[in-house]
Amino acid sequence: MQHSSGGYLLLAKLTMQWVFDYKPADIFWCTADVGWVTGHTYTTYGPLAMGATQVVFESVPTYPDAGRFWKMIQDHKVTIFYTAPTAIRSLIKLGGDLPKKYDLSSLRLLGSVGEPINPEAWMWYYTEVGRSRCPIVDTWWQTETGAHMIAPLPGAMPIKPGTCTLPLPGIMATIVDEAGNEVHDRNGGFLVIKRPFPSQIRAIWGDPERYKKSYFPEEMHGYYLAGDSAHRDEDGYFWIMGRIDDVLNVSGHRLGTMEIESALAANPLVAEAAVVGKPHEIKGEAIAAFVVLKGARPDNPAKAREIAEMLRNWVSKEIGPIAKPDEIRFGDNLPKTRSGKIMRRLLRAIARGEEITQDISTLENPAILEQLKNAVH
Ligand code: 7RM
Repeated sequence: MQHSSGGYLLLAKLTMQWVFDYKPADIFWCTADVGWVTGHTYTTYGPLAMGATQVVFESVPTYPDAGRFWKMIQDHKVTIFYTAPTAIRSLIKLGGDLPKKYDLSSLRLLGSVGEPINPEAWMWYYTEVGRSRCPIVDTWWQTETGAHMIAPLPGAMPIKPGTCTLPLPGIMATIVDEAGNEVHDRNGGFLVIKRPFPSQIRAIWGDPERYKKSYFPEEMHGYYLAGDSAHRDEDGYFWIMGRIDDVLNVSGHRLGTMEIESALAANPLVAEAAVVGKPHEIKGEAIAAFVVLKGARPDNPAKAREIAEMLRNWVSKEIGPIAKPDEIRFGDNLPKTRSGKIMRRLLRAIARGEEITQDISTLENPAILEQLKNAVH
């Protein structure tokens, strides 16, 4: 993916100022791997462009224990901390009460990136890490956009758990249907950006046709197609529902994977969940859920069935019977990339009982596939 130097650097720097409110006295820490675009923009170019004082970390959040992040914040007096929901959820699972043991009073601003943040994780991040005094900036953007696109200006506008709020000044984001017409209802549609912006993708290296087809398809009137589904609430705030390809169609209802995953994660037993569709003769799609419990994975079929039944009813109560998963499997983890993104296409293959023939070179934890394949359900 090709970026320009000037445009990319401009929005990298501006968002350091606007969204992270970076000031010379701050100590900034973005925990992202530098191999992820988040590491490019917010560990490298953005902080360098600001002349920022920052922490650069190359290790894992669980060494020597799941309190490592909190110890780093305490020892280095970090003021602005930026991490991903997947990291938050795994730290809740492995040491939910550890932040309490550290002095986190230097913190003044928290950030989230990489996927929609579920309310459970948001509340824990806000109260346990931010001690209910630090705003959370939920930042929606992509490799292709180079820098934040939809995110709050902290302190200047109300935030709500689960929404990245409003587009930044100059970013003409909106939501459209298949024909490129704007929609405002709760069902939502495709997230697009109507006008060019400084840090936008310039090319897919050596493949101009793929660039045009993926990002500027015919029906979109020249709008940039982000590939995400989203809807807006009564305040015009944007809620990201997941990738377009991941949205489920159950008996004619469009369901975001995020909505169901977040309902599952709201159950006290659940640490994390991933949901995919599989073909169903009557409903169009059936819902298959993969669940990581906070405690150990159930070790016998009867126990697994009992918890699965309880969780299916839980989702039915939280969202409605339409969202009730048809099957639930339990694992110790989910298949993820290094940046913590769940590889749902692999889960789709497992749910459909297909051989996994896809490229798994970016999968961080390959062993998990066998476990999930053989999981009782
Ligand atoms: C920064 C990054 C991009 C995809 C994007 C979304 C998802 C990222 C958020 C989010 C909801 C967020 N670049 N995504 N941030 N969804 N809320 N705050 O992740 O190129 O690796 O991925 O990630 O689906 O299209 S990326």
